[in-house]
Amino acid sequence: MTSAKIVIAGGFGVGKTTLVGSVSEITPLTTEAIMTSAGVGVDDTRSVPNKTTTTVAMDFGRISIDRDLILYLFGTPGQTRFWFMWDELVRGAIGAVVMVDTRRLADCFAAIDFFEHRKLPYLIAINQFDGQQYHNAQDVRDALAISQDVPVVSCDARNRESTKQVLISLVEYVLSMRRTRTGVSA
Ligand SMILES: Nc1nc2c(ncn2[C@@H]2O[C@H](COP(=O)(O)OP(=O)(O)OP(=O)(O)O)[C@@H](O)[C@H]2O)c(=O)[nH]1
Ligand SMILES: [Mg+2]
Repeated sequence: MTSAKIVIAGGFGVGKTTLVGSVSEITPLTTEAIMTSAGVGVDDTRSVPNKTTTTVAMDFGRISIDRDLILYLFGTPGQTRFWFMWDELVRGAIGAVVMVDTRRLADCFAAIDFFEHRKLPYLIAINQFDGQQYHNAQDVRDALAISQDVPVVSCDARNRESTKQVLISLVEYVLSMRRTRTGVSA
């Protein structure tokens, strides 16, 4: 039995807490705080008008991928004022999911920079909000100016099968990167 730590990152209100909640087999630990009028003009909720809370420390969940592999999920806070915690949250992680809302692509740039800088493997998960225009993976890859190797997948953060598939894609990617680095063929 192996366990591994995965980080779920991305900009404000992109669906990180929703993903951890949908895929976790334990009741996720969340640290949601009510968003008050003090956040007006600071927190941009135009794309997520029903959002009333925000993560202030982290989300934590667990999923067994199969009998041999358990993933521990750590969702980051999205707002830049909490980013001082990211260094602690990523310690020991094997990889990260960067969630993206294509209506607000720039919100994920900082997360991508963070993982590129620390050489932590990551994939891009496009969260398909209702009414969002469809963009194919290559267009998103070009817009984000990321390498061809980085997987770009789509998901519905509310759907367990969909989010589980994102995590499986990440684990496969991390394993393929490790094989390449150690020169062992697949
Ligand atoms: N339509 C739709 N709504 C979604 C989806 N994923 C999340 N939402 C909604 O979007 C809002 C934001 O979700 P959260 O999961 O709190 O986002 P977050 O990234 O954890 O936000 P912060 O922690 O504040 O950065 C919530 O109101 C969700 O109900 C989705 O796939 N489709
Ligand atoms: Mg959250």
